[in-house]
Amino acid sequence: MVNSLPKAPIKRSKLEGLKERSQYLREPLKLELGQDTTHFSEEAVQILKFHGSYQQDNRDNRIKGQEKDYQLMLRTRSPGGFIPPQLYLTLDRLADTYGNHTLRVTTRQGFQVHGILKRNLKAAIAAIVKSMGSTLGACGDLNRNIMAPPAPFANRPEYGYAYEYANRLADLLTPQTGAYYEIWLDGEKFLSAEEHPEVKVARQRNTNGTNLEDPEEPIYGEHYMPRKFKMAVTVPGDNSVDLFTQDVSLVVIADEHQNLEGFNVYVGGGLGRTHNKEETFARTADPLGFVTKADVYDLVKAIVATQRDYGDRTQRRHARMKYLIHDWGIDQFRQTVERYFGKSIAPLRSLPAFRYQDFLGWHEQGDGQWFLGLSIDNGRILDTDGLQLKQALRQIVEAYQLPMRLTPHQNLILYNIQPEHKQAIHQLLEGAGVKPVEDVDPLFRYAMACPALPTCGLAITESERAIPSVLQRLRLLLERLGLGQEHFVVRMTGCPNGCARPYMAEVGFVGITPETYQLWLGGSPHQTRLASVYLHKLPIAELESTLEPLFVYFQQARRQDIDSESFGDFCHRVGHEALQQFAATYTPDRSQAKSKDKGRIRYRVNLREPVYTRLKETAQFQGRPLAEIASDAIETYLSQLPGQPPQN
Ligand code: SRM
Ligand code: SF4
Repeated sequence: MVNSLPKAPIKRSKLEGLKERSQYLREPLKLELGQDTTHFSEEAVQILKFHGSYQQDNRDNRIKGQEKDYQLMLRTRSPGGFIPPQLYLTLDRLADTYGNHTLRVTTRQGFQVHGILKRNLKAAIAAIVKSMGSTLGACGDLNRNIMAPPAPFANRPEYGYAYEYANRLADLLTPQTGAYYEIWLDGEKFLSAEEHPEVKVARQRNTNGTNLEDPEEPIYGEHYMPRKFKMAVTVPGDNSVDLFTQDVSLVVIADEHQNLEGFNVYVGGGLGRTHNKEETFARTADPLGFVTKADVYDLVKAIVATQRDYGDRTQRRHARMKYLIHDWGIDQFRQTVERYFGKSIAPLRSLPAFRYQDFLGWHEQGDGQWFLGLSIDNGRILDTDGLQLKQALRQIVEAYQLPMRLTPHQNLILYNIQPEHKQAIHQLLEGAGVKPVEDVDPLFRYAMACPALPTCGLAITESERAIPSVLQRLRLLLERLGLGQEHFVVRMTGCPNGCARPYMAEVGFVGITPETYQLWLGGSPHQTRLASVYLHKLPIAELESTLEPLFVYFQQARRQDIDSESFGDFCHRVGHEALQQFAATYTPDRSQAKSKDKGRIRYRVNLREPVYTRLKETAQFQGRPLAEIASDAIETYLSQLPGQPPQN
């Protein structure tokens, strides 16, 4: 029984005190929301996170000595990435009326709206809730958005189970405090869907201390979790949810008649780390065992209770469940979970290998209707000169009332499309400049970057704004080396927290100092193992010179006996030492250089100092020779001048 379980020592971090004093996530947020100020205090900011919002400032607009350009980011909690049409239209409107005119699909299947002023926050959250959405628990020390494969197959029951249980477990672990409705809706309660009756019963059932004596928050108590807690539910063979990176992952196990039997359970994944602090690290999940569907709620509660009661509440940097499992070992962790669970956990069922899937393009969904997965660069939905993505999506959702599923890779899937509407939707997207997936370069399709600057307060380097040029440069380099058909998974983050899961990529860039990234190599194309650091500091200007030898080595030594060994698998197989040795003795062969570059005569031109400095910075940032950029710039200028001499 719970009373006989040893408890963690009580010496808590500052945030534990804030949670305790918050009256179940009410204060000082409620008080400060009513005040006529541009921003919240640090204490209120911490409580606000539990409600799904972060206080940020536009870092592009920072001016020394002046108040920051404060604004709020809102994040939806959307299990399995489901967004009903009315919610999408509300978010689209909020982005324009209160936000920065963009929406952003996140790496956990949510939407973010950036740039909301404090005075508009209440109206924005209320509008989301009234449109069947929620932001409660999208951030903060509790269970975050639960992921599930985004494919809306109507004829594949395993996908239905994954989605259904992602929703049921999200309900089970939703905070029960009335604070959310009190603060944002003046006490009015809106629910997007009725909870499943099993969930209600499971929440109240106390097996061996999984519940606390706390009527307001029976599972969490007033201290909630020691740190964020992340879960996913998937189906055998489908790693669209990056299952090894989650605190808890469940894999649907069905019998031969496709009836749900239960779940394989994995625990202890997590990616956040801090540079130069070896005690922090990215970790992949360990197998815990199999649980029947009848017991799944109790097992999940037992895992939550173990982390709740034994997770580190003194040092936030060591507070994720992965550290508890690392420190204890999986066997001690399993034994403790079993004490809460009240029985032993069965061994894992055998499963096929996991593969990455993104479900983009057109697919018949299994009931005569279609779904369409759209590739969205870094999840950013916006309108620009050449691309009216935001406008097109609004028109489509409005006209056909289509629901969508956001994907764990910052893309989105429109579904329930009638066959007779396919053509019109295709044309609308084409007219708006949205490329069909077949025309998207796979380097871009499989890449992800976190938002970083200017909104993220923790960013050290650019990420979302830098990745397009990095991918373009990689593509050019591959083409130059005769590897134009190659692609691999590239992920970039502006700091080591790992929001775009770079440590699982084949090529991961992790911001370390301005314009400099750690280079991680050796992840798998299916995200089934961790990459490792190849280079601690790669100035982005040296991208080509660093990667060229590795690509050439890959070209020469990749395995031919297996179906096209990928770059990540190759790096993993040969190891960093071999890569480094090859790079150290590599001499570029420029005989293949384009003939127009050969024997080019170079002239001297004098430039004004500030122009030269800007040119040099641009060259460094783009990693291109200075002379090339100068020539391009002058050529563009001259071509626009009236009265040009005729060109040969
Ligand atoms: Fe994250 C903090 C954005 C997924 C690990 N993350 C942040 C904040 C809120 C910065 C902050 O604390 O002030 C970022 C807001 C940036 C902005 O301007 O919007 C931020 N994280 C994101 C998103 C939007 C990135 C994206 O490109 O989509 C993702 C939102 C997902 C969602 O809908 O819930 C996002 N963050 C992740 C993931 C990936 C995942 O969950 O699958 C990770 C790594 C996995 C993990 O948690 O281990 C991740 N974010 C972090 C961490 C490090 C946590 C740790 O254990 O050390 C922080 C910092 C923290 O918690 O102290 C962080
Ligand atoms: Fe910000 Fe770092 Fe997350 Fe990028 S990885 S969004 S820079 S916290």
